[in-house]
Formats: sequence, C-alpha cells, structure tokens
Amino acid sequence: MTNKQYDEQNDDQRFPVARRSILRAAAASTLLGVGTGPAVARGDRSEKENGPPGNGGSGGGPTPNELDSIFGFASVGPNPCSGDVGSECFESFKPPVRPAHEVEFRIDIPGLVFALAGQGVLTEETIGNLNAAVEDGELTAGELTDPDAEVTVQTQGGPMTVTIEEIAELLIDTLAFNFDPAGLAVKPGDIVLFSAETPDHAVAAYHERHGRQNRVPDDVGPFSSPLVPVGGYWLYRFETTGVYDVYCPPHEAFGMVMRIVVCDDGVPEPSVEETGRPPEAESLFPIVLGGLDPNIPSPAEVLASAALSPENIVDQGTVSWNHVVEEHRASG
Ligand SMILES: [Cu+2]
Repeated sequence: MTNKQYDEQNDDQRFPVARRSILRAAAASTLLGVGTGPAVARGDRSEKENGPPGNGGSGGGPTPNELDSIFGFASVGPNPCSGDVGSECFESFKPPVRPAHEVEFRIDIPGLVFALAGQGVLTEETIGNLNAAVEDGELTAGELTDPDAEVTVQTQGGPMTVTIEEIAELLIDTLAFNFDPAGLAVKPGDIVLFSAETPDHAVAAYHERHGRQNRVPDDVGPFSSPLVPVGGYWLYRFETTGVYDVYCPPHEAFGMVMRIVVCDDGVPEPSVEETGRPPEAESLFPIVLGGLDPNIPSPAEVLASAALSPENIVDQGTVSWNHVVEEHRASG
C-alpha cells in the first residue's frame, strides 16, 4: 500500500480537534475504519449486481456448485459476512459452497502513525527511544526519555499535535497487515471464507510452483486467490489433511502470513520442502512507518511461533493475530 492510498483514507473524521480521547478513537476508527468504511460503501453499491454464490447471484460469474481446487471462487461482493456479524452469515451461502470458517484480511495501522512516516518530525534518537520502549508491547514509566514532548503532524484534517507518549501508545496498537485469525483448524472438506475488509490483499500457498518453499501437504496444488476487492471475498475448500502455510503476496514481507491445520483427529506435522524461497526472515514493516518499529514478527517468525504450532491451533481452534504479535513482543 502506498502513502497516497493511506493519505486518501486519512479523512477529517480521523483527526478531529480534542486530543487525548480522540487519539484512541482515531486508532480504533482506523483499525475498523480503513476496512469497514469502504467495505460497506462498495458492498452496498455492488449489491444489485451480485449475490453470494449458490444464492442466485452472479458474484461476478456463474454460481458455482463446487470450488476450483486451485483458484477457489472469488466474488466482488457483497459479502454476507462483512463487518461485525455472527457465523449465521454462512447460511447466506447454499450448502455445496457454504463456508464453515472466516478469515479477515486486515490492516491495523492507526492513521496518525502512518501520517508520521516520512514527515521527518521525529529525530533518529526519538525513533530509537520509541522503538525500544514499545518493543515488549507495554509502556513502562521511565522508558521514554521525554514522554510529554509534543510534535505536530500534518494530516488530511489539518495539523495535529501529539505527545511522544501518545505515539508510543498508538505504536503498541499497530498490528500491521494481517490475516485474522492467523491460525485456524478445519475439518477435511471445510470451506474457508476470506473476507476483504481492507484493500490490496490475496492468499497464496507456499508452494514450489509459486517459487517458494513448499509448506502445504503433498498433492495439494499451487492454490491462490486473485487480489480481492474490498467488500468482496474468496472461498476455498481445504480437502487434504495436513498443515497449510499461506501468505498475502503484496504484504508477505510485512508479516502477513497464516497457518491452516486440516485434520479430523490427531495433529498433523508441518511438511516443509526446500523447493524455493522460504518465508522472509526479516519484517520490512518498519520501512512502511519511516523507521518506527512496533515489533511485528517476520513471516518466518510467525510460522515458527509457539502460538501457531499445529498442536496449539488444533487445541484452540483459532489463534488470533493479536495473540501471535503479543507472544512475539513478550518473548523479547
Ligand atoms: Cu495483504
């Protein structure tokens, strides 16, 4: 995602006048707003043109009775499971293609943190101090050398003054680009609905034919989605028992990867073959934020985390992205 796209999303409402309480609201509205604003608007607009598959709608193409084993089924929307709804939304899909689980494509970057990037209002020293202070995911008294120092940030809504401590708090709220949940256990044959709440995402298997280390069960093809429009979704059926590692091609380098474990009983082992480039060992996310570093795990770290061990995923059913990040930050 480019700065320009973010600037366009940083509308007036996100940076109103009253400061402290609004800052939290700003963070929250970005957490939700970057996705749900456009998602709702675009979903509404396309509602007349499309419907969920198996429900008489076109979905941008013929209604499928089955999902392609490589390309699944993509729809521009509307997505019955968009936003804050329960699993009853799955009933909008007819049984041959009814999902049993949902994963959201998310961007959790407070608008103000993004606005700070590239404005040069923080010194190297302050950035270093902020990064060290938030590394463990908690702000402890005394960690910031000058917590009350103020900086002025240019936003779409005009200049906004914030303290270093407020920036630190927003950095801790920054969860970057992610799949949520980041760990998911499903039964063989289950369909997963990937919901595009924010733009610029896709799903691809770590597969030798994508030039990558093979991290899906033997016999599973090089499946992938297209770039899924906001308000749209992608459906994929996981047939073969085993551990599936997938990534978002535009955002993998920033840590956007996840693991799906397919099993009936017992816990399958990950199968990793050296067929190509492994998951990135280092996150490039601080580059997006002009050097600010909220300590988001790299793709390799995410997939090696205890939180995403197949045992833990099967035990928990789902593992949130927030949990993966918290575990990483706490591990020092
Ligand atoms: Cu993405």
